[in-house]
Amino acid sequence: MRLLQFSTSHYCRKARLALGYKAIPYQTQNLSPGLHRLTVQPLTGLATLPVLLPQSAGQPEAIGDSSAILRYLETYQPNPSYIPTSPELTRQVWLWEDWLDESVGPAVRFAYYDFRAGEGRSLDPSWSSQAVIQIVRWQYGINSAAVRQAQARLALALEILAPWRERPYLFGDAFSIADLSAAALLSPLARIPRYRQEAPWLFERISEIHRLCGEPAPPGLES
Ligand SMILES: N[C@@H](CCC(=O)N[C@@H](CS)C(=O)NCC(=O)O)C(=O)O
Repeated sequence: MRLLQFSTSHYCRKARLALGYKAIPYQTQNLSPGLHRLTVQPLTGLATLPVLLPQSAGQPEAIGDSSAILRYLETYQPNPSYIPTSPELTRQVWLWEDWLDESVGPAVRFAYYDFRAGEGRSLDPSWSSQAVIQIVRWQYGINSAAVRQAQARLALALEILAPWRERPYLFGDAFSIADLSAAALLSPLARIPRYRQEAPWLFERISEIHRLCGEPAPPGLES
């Protein structure tokens, strides 16, 4: 399989964690932001990465969107599963996956790029890096009012993720797409000192899940 990605995207990390958990061999192909649309839109009709290319007979040519990739991989290789056996828990983990994808992932993006442009500028003050950060801020409309909303959303998310303080998995006693999605989509917060101080348990779980999935730890959590 081939994964079309931006190497730094937290949604692409989510797809890599899923492939790693299921021990499916794959190669990554990094695309350039902006130009990626020329490759991606004809394949999926979407403008976003990740996109998975199964590259085998009888399989779809391309799957766009990390949620669709998670669904596809569960049917392609059911074991080990990241979907609970109980129908009630299955509904719950898909609901969490959708919340993490649609609400928490964008909020993390806002908090992260705001940090990188201000207090965290020293992580890479180069002209080229700061130019990319400014383009992303413009593309997504990241301004101070939107950042405040994102921070409030993240404060609530940390309360909702409370089960992780006490136990390794968010639902039941098994790893699920709720854990996987939270580990990937919250991982950029590892760079922001305020979140490291407020929620050390969050980063322990993110590190554990990266080890479980055989994926290198995200920036800020490397040992
Ligand atoms: N819901 C989508 C979101 C993916 C997404 O937002 N990807 C960003 C990178 S983090 C992207 O490709 N942005 C490029 C663009 O919008 O042109 C998913 O789960 O795959």
